[in-house]
Amino acid sequence: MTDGSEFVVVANRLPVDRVVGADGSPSWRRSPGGLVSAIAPLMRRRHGTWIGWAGSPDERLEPFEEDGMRLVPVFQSSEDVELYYEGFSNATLWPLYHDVVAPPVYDRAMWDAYVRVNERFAEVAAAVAAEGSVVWVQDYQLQLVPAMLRKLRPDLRIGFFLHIPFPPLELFWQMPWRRQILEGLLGADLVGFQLPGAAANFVRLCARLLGARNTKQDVHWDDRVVRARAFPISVDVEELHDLISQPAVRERAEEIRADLGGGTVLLGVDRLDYTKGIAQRLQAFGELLSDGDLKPGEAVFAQIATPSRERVEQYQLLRDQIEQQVGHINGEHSELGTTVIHYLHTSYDRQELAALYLAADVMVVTPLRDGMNLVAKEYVACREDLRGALVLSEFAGAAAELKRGAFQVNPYDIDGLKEALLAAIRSTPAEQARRMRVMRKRVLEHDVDRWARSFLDELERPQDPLPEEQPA
Ligand code: GDG
Repeated sequence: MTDGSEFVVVANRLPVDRVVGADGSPSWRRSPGGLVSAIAPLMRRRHGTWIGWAGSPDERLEPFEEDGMRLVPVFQSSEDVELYYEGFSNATLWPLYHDVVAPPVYDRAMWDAYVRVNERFAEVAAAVAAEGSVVWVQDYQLQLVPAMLRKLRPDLRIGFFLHIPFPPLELFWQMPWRRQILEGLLGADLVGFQLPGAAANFVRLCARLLGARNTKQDVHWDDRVVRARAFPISVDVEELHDLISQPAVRERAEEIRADLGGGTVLLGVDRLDYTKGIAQRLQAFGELLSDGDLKPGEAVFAQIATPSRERVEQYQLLRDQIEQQVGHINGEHSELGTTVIHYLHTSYDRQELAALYLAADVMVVTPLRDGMNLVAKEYVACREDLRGALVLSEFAGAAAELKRGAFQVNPYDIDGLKEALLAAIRSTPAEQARRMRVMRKRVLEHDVDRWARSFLDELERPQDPLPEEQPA
């Protein structure tokens, strides 16, 4: 086993997408996004391996090298995708962990698939990791992997990071397989969360549900100490700087502004997901027009809604609801040549996204619950000119770091949301610069590299001994 990998990342998806060239030949391209760019240099330095699904069901692929990384595909059948991925991951865990903003589906066949697929990932990781190496498991799709892997390979140092919120005890208690999930996570040496509150929820649950003792954020379990800590994720500041420095991106930003008619540009960029509060922000904007606080042409809303989880029922319902709402508001307020909401159900490349950030006067980020929200941080990272305003939900993890500079809102409070939108639209350049400076300081000092390094430093720190039990 000594010729295995010293550093292994396990995630639902591999960090590459398949692209088909003009001649029809397939190849791989690194997926966009901060997680991959933060981890890729570490992988190269440490002879790393990334384990994940390649994205096409029923296809068996051999391990391959790409971009200096060794990639090991994990098989998923169409049934696995339906029950483990669309089912238990995205119709059960996703809504439960996001404050039950949609009803979670509890289905035994989905749970069985979740166990089966987690087992498969654990087996692959056990086979490729070198003796005593570090394995970093990512996110809610793979919460059983830490314990399964520890059973197969007790020599490994195992870390787990949850990208989404971890719910309070009162909600988690609904989960029929609550004990198995907690025990799965406790297979790790370090369980990372976005916020300290999530780590505290986890520790409290371990005590209440499993009777596990703890000292502060350390859970004593199975003769080991499992550390629960917060590591707020961030963005690749350097990548964004390079993007906005391209003349083509700057020209494109000007072009977008001109195409949108010259009014104040409000922007939303989200996966089309019911946690993102898209309906609430559009309602607030529509009411500002109805009330006469905004005139058509004076402000325009561009909402990018990236297609997401299109086979999950709640997402189909959401799409219909949002499209009806956009149609209604546009029908009511648009004039010939002056559309009030530009709704784009599509995904863009990073250049276009950066140009949109530069074109936006007001970035509107109003999730009902969000682990972090990278869009908010990307906007801040792109605004080197200190212009623009961020309207940010209190329920985004990012609010903990950006609240002093953002226009903070409770997205359930439509009147509050309207006031915040107006305040952001009317903010002066001096106020924008003051607010942006505070937010930029935080994002620039805490980028995604720092996030990855601090997680791995903590994971590789020598293990604490189990404290002596105090007599009762
Ligand atoms: C989960 C958690 C947590 C969006 N549209 C396009 C596109 N994007 C990119 C954004 C951003 C990313 O996708 C979205 O990240 P978020 O953090 O906003 O939201 P989730 O997808 O829900 O992410 C979240 C995150 O994990 C990391 O831990 O912050 O709380 O829910 O980077 O720019 N990228 C491209 N085209 C698009 O159309 N290329």
